[in-house]
Amino acid sequence: MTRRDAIKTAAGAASMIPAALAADAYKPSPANLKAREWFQEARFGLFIHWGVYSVLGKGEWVMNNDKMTIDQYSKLPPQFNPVKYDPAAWVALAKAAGQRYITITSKHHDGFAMWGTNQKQWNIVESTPYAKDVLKPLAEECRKQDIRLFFYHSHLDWTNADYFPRGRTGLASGRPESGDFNRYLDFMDAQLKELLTQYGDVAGIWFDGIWDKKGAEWRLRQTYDMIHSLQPHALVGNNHHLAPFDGEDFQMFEKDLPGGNTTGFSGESKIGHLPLETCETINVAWGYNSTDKRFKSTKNLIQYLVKAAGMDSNFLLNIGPKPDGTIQDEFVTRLSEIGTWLKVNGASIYGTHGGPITPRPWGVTTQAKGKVYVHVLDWPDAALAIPRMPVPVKKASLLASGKPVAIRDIDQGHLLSIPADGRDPNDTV
Ligand code: FHN
Repeated sequence: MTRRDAIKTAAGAASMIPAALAADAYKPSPANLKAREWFQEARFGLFIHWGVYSVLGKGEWVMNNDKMTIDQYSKLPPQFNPVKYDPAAWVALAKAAGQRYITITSKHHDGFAMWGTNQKQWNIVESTPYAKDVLKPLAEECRKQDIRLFFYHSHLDWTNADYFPRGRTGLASGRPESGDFNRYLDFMDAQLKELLTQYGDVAGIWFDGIWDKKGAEWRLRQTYDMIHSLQPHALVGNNHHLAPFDGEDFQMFEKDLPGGNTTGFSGESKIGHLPLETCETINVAWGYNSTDKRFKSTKNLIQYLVKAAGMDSNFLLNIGPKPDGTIQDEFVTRLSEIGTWLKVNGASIYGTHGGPITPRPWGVTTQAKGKVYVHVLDWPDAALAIPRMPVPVKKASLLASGKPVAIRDIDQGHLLSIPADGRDPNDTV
């Protein structure tokens, strides 16, 4: 059974839950199931972490890391004036990279709203000299350029007094030792409702931050049900690093392939039966960090995308724009180079699922429409033995050139010969 079948079965199983329980169990709508299919076929998205923290160029956790009070942090919005912000160029960059969707921070842990929210003046329209919503023109450009738009939305909030009791972070903010957590959740739902009723089609909400207050009553299903009632197709994901909760439509991993835990972020998460996505940075920082020069190579990033696809997962690759609204060259160059590779090899990524051979030291496989794509990422020799395919292999060829590849059945499977002149240092498909 492929993951796709498992996903269908899981959704079908949900419909078999006895009526008595059905009221509680989340049943994705047909529109949502269709959106999940689209999501899986999209395979590659652009993550954007952008906020007033970019003024300092020290990443998105600067308020917490530098133990800033709200008063000290409030000096940043008056300096945030992204006059060079060009949403058409941002969306065009994502398209050139071969990305099919964008996930942008509407609100990060500093609670600062990047749209003209009516709930609080702590927002880009009322608290910065720029005085304009940046999400609305981005949503319009996405519609024009056929890119879907997700909002990253932080549950964690370092500036809202009603985020009380406090969690593990944001403890130097100077908030009073009192507050009404349910009033905070009502505030959060009201802001989400603005995003889901005033910005056209929203492809989904990418939650983050409940790990700050484990065990708190986050009323997740109430919020998820509100989202699905406003936009049934909207895909809900929550970066809690646990197995998926009821009401979620996709499962994300951070700085690890699904099921991995090299960074310690994904400690308790198990791969569930939902569409998968893994997210990663180009350097190490999510938000703009002027000193972080640890840029991954284009080859490394292409191979991350390929390995994710080999595990039936999407790849969400991040940029942290500057406070003036521009994107640093190191990001633009790499995104463009990935796009060039995908122009030739995209058929082995878009619309595929994990292949019949699970990831191996030499590479991964993907599959679509009766074809298996063998991604040779690291194999020095001309001959490569692979396990037997589930159906007889009619022929083999290089995706990029169409040139035939000799394939010979052997007892253990097949012997592929990879012509030296057909090799692609990023990935020979
Ligand atoms: O704390 C956030 C961090 O700032 C960033 O948004 C990442 C992106 O996945 N998520 C959290 C860290 O796990």
